[in-house]
Amino acid sequence: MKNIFITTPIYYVNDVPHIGHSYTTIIADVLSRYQRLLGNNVFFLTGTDEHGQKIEKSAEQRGLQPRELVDSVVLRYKELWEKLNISYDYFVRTTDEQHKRIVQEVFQKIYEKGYIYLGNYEGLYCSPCESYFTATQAVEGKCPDCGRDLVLLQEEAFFFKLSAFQDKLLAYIKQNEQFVLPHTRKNEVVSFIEQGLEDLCISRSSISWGIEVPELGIELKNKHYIYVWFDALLNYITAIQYMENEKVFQQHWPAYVQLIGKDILKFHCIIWPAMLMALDLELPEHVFGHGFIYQGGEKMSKSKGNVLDPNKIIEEYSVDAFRYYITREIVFGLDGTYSDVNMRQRYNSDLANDFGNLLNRTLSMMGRYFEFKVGKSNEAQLSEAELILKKEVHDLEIRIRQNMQDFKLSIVLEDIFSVIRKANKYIEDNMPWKLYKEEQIDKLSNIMIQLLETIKVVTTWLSPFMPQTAQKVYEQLNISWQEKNLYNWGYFKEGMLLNKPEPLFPRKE
Ligand code: ME8
Repeated sequence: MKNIFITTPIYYVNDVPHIGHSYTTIIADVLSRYQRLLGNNVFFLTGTDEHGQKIEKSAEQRGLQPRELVDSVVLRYKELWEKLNISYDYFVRTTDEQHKRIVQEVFQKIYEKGYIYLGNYEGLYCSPCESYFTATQAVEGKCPDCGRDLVLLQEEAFFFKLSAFQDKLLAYIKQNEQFVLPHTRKNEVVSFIEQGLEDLCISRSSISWGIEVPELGIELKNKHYIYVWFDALLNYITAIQYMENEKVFQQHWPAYVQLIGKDILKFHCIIWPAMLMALDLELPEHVFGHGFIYQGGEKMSKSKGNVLDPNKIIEEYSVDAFRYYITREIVFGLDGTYSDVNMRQRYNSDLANDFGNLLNRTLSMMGRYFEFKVGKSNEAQLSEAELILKKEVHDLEIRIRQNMQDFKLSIVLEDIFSVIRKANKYIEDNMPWKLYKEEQIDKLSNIMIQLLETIKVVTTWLSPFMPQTAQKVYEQLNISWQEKNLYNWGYFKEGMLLNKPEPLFPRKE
């Protein structure tokens, strides 16, 4: 049994969750459920990023205190995760006392190690907006937000010595081929580092909605708050009690995979690893930067009014159909789109026709020919053509294990559905109704058992992707969810009773 630690980004609570947030979280859930299925000890972490200017501003615009805003939006996340059947083990909020305390402890530790120092930040400052902008962000020397004049300001601030890790990081990424995934993103990170890393300003005096820089025993002109990204990235170790509970921390760290969208690649593949190196901690095994979901070829944005609400899709098609679409239709790692036409097609052809129908017709025949009672099995009597499914199912496991390890989720589903279609063809090829008419009951029973075993195994492999559906299938097959090793062949014994079929995915016209 291995310890497997899986993380998602922690999402900003300046607005309600949309399809993009559910994308990463569903993938993390699929990977977690898959690892649990193999018998591993999983710790699945998700949560929310609640500090910083973005949240402060958003609250102000709504006439709320930041605390009121974050407390209400965090509920929307938790509700959605419940609806989507997200089996997280811990939900971290950066406003948690534990998180805040440990972030301060870590800040102090890195300071003592000499990788944080007090310096001067120089930038273009907009005083009404209380924000700094870089020369490229400024629009003709004016504030990109309010259009007013920017002034060159200097203030004391803390810096993280990112530059000190440039060579070490580059060497690490080049030597560890599997660290930044997929490989195209690795190249992106490498070329960015090769351009040279500058030290990073990690404190702000212009905001107050954040974690205060701890008492370091030095005299400061201003009150300083920790930069929101420095605070947020540490969630991955504060949640597992770094510096406070060595046993828990050692059990989980280093993470197996940290899932992120391609938008936050530099934070996770440059800043975060450098922070870990500053703490003498190991780096995660994989950081996977997946692609973005677009709608109609466009980036989703509030102003365009094309932000997809997962709640609507779930209402129309069911939670599992949504989970299936997201993992099957979009190649993990690449960008993809959500389209209702494709969704409907996947739903009707893959889920209703192929999978739903396989279960339905198998159980109907079991009712008609055997009154739902499993008959005798004698594989020695089966010809090669009749044994073909067993071989397919056996080979499937080998491919699934490899592809899951490589995070090729859509290929896993493609493979599973290929076996499902073969099982449907198996029915047509072997014509159980003909055997029944000819009273070849032993042969018929054998063939039905091949089908039942196949359904049980494919359902088990599908369970990380579609947990509710798997449960429904198990109920119809009269199998307890708690049974172990359901992905193995050889469960059904003579005399076992099955239940009546009920449609899994009623067709959508
Ligand atoms: O960046 N397609 O939070 P965030 C796919 N708080 N995934 C998408 C997506 C889309 N269209 N839109 C968003 C933050 N995502 C920080 C993270 S971590 C220490 C701090 C997903 O609320 C994707 O995972 O903006 C992306 O990385 C994340 O949401 C950004 O969420």
